[in-house]
Amino acid sequence: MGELTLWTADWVPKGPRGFVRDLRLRWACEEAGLAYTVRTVPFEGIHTNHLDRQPYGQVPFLNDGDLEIFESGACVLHLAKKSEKLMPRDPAGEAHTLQWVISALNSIEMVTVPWWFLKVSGQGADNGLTGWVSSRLAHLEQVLTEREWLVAGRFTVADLLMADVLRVRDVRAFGHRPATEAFVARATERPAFKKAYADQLAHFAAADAKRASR
Ligand SMILES: N[C@@H](CCC(=O)N[C@@H](CS)C(=O)NCC(=O)O)C(=O)O
Repeated sequence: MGELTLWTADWVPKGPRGFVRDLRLRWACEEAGLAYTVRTVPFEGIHTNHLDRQPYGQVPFLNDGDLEIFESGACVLHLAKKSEKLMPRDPAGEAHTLQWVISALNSIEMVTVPWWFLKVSGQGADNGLTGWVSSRLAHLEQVLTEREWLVAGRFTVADLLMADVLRVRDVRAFGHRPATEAFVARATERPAFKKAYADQLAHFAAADAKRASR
């Protein structure tokens, strides 16, 4: 393997800034102390300009030397293989990290993103997915009431992905889940998250300045 390059968009509108999923990769690298560079694909034509590297025209994707990987979950798991800071090395710790990574993406984000989409597209917070999202988040609240981190009593990439899914403003503001809120606060207080977040905002602010000077 070789140098790590995280790929994101060269610019995005203000709305998604701080939430573009390259943040997951930045955060993982920062936690693990892995050196990386950030490169971009043009926002203009983003849906078709890099289909050879991300088949849905999305970001992020990752290069590890010549190896190319898309899907933020897969990228973060690839990074986790490089550092025990991101995933325990014992079989149970590793299996449970994987379990909660899939759970974050396939049981929580799979519901929260469509719920959020219906909400912002005019159907309001009380839309067809509200019961489903409430039930998932209530069960997760119970889990987070009983533990500080999801796996092995320590921070792993499972927490990174779960917290990133849960920190979406509308999800955070929906319902009353004190343990979940404390979990999100705990994760996003971490210096590695703060650095990744600030770097993403700075990246897009620099792009604004460049566009303004054209
Ligand atoms: N499942 C993908 C989702 C990636 C994704 O939704 N990326 C957004 C930016 S955060 C994007 O490229 N959106 C444009 C689109 O979906 O067309 C992953 O986790 O990598």
